[in-house]
Amino acid sequence: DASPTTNSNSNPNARTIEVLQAMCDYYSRINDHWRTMAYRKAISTLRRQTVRITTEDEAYRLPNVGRRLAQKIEEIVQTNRLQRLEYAQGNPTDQVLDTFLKVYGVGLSTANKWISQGYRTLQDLIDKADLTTNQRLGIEHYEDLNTRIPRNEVTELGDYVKTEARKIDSRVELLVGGSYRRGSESSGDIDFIVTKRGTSSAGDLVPFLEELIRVLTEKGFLVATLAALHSRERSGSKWHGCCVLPHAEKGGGENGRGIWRRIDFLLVPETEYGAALIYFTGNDIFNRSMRLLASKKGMRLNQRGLYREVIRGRGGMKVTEGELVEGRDEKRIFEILGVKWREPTERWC
Ligand code: DCP
Ligand code: MG
Ligand code: MN
Repeated sequence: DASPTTNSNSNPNARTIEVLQAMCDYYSRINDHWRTMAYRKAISTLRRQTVRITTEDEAYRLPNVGRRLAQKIEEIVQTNRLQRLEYAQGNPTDQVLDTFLKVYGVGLSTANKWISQGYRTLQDLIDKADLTTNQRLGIEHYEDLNTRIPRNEVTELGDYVKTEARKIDSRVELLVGGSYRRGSESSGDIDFIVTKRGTSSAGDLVPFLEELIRVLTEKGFLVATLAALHSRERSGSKWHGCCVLPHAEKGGGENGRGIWRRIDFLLVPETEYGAALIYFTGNDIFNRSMRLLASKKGMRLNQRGLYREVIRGRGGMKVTEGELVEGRDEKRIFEILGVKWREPTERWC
């Protein structure tokens, strides 16, 4: 995650953050959740510092920085590198694992399976492995799909989609959530939240999205489907795929043109819009803390709403799903939970 104010030149701990982030990305890829979390929290703390942190003790005094991480911070400052990271990057098996884990949609079990089957390069996979359609796509567009999208391009892609959407149904509202809504200077993908006044079920928006997908595909904007819409599933009201910014007819920058980008659409009825906004704005750690807070107050928060405690019968069986307290209004959910409103740009943890 890049912070909203990421300006590598002005942050006194920029280099330390950069190295810790690489270590964090590595732990995230090998599914070491505990270390990933520890690094993310420490990075977030470092981002907020206005002075350069140079020693283990200084680092250790900061919130969310343990002794081991504090030692690593000192190591980075003194040597400009981190041995543990170089070890990870230099270990041949780790390198292959790293490469495979960066194929879109591939997790640890698939990556390890490929390694045990003797594959060592992306070309090996293309030539010899038994691949799903999505895996093949992830390999063929490996570079593109591992490149972050600059904020101005997300804006441009977003405007393109909104223009086409308006022609289909001007009352449908589209908002780009995720890291973009948090103000990030770059995003891993484009997360569209789609809603419309008067809807009470995501299914009400399915015909609109089907038409939008059709039009955008016809125009050459959408180039691949990774997860299609399933109109029957109540919760399956999402579409995942890839898009490409078309060449500008007149003027405009050429930035990012031709690069495949990941794009997600999420259909949300008006009645669930507030809860969905919170969920799809994130970040994931912020979401987790909001859900925890809700449960401490005898409530339950998910992407559809804030509910009063689930009533459990004998043997922990769910008797009811809980009573809906609030779903449509983002600010009301904060109020009911008794937390001070936080702008999307302040939701980094
Ligand atoms: N989300 C979550 N928990 C997950 C995955 C997602 O709470 N395990 C929520 C929070 C995210 C939002 O969904 O902000 C969108 O998911 P993305 O994976 O697109 O993440 P971001 O948009 O935050 O980051 P990126 O720039 O990498 O896309
Ligand atoms: Mg995203
Ligand atoms: Mn996404």
